[in-house]
Formats: sequence, C-alpha cells, structure tokens
Amino acid sequence: MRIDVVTIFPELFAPFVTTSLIGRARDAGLLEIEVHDLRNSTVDRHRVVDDEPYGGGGGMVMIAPPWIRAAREHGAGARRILMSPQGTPLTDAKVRELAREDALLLLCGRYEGVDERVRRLVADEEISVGDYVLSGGELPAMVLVEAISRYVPGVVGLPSSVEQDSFRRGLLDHPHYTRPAVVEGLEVPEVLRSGDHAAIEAWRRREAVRATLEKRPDLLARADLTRDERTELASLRACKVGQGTE
Ligand code: 9D3
Repeated sequence: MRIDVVTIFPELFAPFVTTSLIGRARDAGLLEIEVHDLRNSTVDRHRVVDDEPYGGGGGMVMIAPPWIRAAREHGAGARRILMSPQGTPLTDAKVRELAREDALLLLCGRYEGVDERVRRLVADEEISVGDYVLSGGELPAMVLVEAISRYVPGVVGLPSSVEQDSFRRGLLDHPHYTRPAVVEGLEVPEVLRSGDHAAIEAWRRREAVRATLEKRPDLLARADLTRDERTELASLRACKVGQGTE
C-alpha cells in the first residue's frame, strides 16, 4: 500500500515512519509512505499557506490553492482523506476498509481549519480520531497509518495476532502476566501456571468478558460472543447486580 501525507510539519513524521512496525514494513516494501511539505505546493515567494477568515473572527484559515496543487501532485488515483475534527470518528471497520485500498492521501490541517473548498474539491471523506481538540491532523494521521498498517498483509508478523485482536471480536483483551511470579505480594492466577491449555483458554475468555462488562459495557451489545460467553456474561451480570455495583 502507498500512503502520501501532506502537512506543514513533515518533520513530525520522521521517527514515526522509520521506527518499529512501520519502519520494518517500509523496509520490507509492504508500505510506501511519503510525507510532503504543503509549502512545496505554494507558488508565491513567501510560501504562504494561511489567511484571515472571510466574515472575521479569531485565528487563521488554511488557503485552498496549495492543497489543491498538493492533491494533484501526490494524490492521483488515491483515496483522499482530510483529517478533521468535523470528520467521522475512526472505527475498526473504517480502518479495515481503508487497508484494502492501493493508495491513500492524508491531508493534515492546522490553525483554525482549512478552507471549505478543499473538502469539496480534493477530499473524498473527512476523518476524526475522537471528540477532543488537538492542534492539527498530524497525530490523527499517524494514528490512522498505524492502525491501517496492522491490517496490511505481512506487516504484523503473526496473522493470528491480527485475527484475534480484541476489537475484531468486540471484546477487550484478557489480563496478561509474565515473570516474576509474585509482584509486591500479587500472584499470577494459578490456572495460567497449570499447563492446562483448555482451562487457560476458558479463563481468558471469561476474563475478557468480565473486563468488557466492567470497563466497556457499551461494547457488549455488538460483541461476537459464543454461547458459553453469553452464559458467562449472564452469570457475571447477575453477580454484579447482587453486589449492588450497578
Ligand atoms: C474552535 C473550534 N475547533 C473545532 C472543534 C477548532 C479546531 C480545533 C482543532 C480546528 C482545528 C483543530 C485541529 N485538529 C485537527 O485538525 C484534527 C483533529 C482533532 O482535533 N481531534 C480529533 N481528530 C482530529 S483529525 C484532525
């Protein structure tokens, strides 16, 4: 997959694209990521990218022409995405959909926003990473690239880690333990040291359901649960009601 990014702060991406999973995927030729400075798509001597808003008000707005040139230069044939607080909140379903594209162009705005004509003329869609205010689309673009990369075949070593990933099944992960066996008096659950793989699997499923019920009960309505997990959930809920914690 090829991903082009347009930003006025290309240096923010330098360690991101060369480190860890993304760096390896790039070296392996599985991902081609290029980051472009929006100012290189200006044509004036001062390389201006912003101006005062029509209608007045605080802050500056990013002007449309450099974005339009950048999209023509780097976005031919790509799905073009404007990172924006007004966008559709990113979900795992959207990440998987985008991972199937051959090429993406990610446009990262700054300041108070981007001229509306950019959205109209060069963005196929707008994506947000959540309802909180950041200073620009760069961190959201990195979030999107990292999430998408995990679904590009070969990027994550074991395909089973992607398949089993908690959000695919709509459940949170079960707790994890490693050595040492005792930390400040807290022991590893006995079953994990029993060597009984069926019992371990059952414990992990139960703990995943329990963690989801405790921390993200909103996920349970759409979670993909087995009959055993449904039964487990019913009994955990009964316990919770009995304890008066809800
Ligand atoms: C005063 C109104 N603000 C809109 C909610 C202005 C504003 C806030 C943040 C204008 C631009 C920005 C910069 N943020 C992004 O470009 C951005 C973003 C975000 O702030 N949160 C979550 N996802 C994203 S994607 C791009």
